[in-house]
Amino acid sequence: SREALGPAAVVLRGFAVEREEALLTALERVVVDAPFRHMVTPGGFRMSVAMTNCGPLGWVTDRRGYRYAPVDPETGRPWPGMPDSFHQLARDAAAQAGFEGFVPDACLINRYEPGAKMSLHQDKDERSFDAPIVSVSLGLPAVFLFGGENRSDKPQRVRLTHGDVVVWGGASRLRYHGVMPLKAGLHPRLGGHRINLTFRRAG
Ligand code: MD3
Ligand code: FE
Repeated sequence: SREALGPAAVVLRGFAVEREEALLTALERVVVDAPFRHMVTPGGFRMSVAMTNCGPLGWVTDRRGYRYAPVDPETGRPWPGMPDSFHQLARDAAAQAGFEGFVPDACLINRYEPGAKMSLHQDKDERSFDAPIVSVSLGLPAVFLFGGENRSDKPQRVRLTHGDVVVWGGASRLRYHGVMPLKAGLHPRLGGHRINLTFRRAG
């Protein structure tokens, strides 16, 4: 099913479910090369969400700031390649939402454990905001906060469950968003975690 969250923000409920085995097998290979780690914000706080990346560019944060980098600072090697199953899912979901020809060059992989959250923020480290962002939720459910153009705008709460895919573009691209602290639980395939794949055109 297809639900509009706002102008150019579409939830494709369960879109990734039939591809979960391919996605999770590919994910296992990515994290062997580029393990999950807790990055530090420019202000010196350890992020509660563990992260890694695949594709030509990876999103990183440290005391120097937020940026996209071609090399994993932990290993000194390029990020693992973007698996075909990831790339195709992002392309197909974007097309379904009306964004034909989406070619991501960055996939940020977020892993939430119980209590982990993401405070309200905008995604604005990308070179251009013309391309949409595709976000894939796997594992435990989470409450996603979808705010407005100002941090003070009251966010809508959207529950995202295993296999849900959200496509954000156009007028929604710079809206504030975040994730409420994850509630503990047990997902049959992912155990006590939530994984989010965020596909972007960054460079
Ligand atoms: C809404 N991750 O990594 S992606 C992030 O569930 C991030 O881990 C969230 O926000 C997560 O930066 C959700 C969903 C998302 C991404 C970009 C957006 C929502 C957006 C841009 C504009 C509006
Ligand atoms: Fe974000």
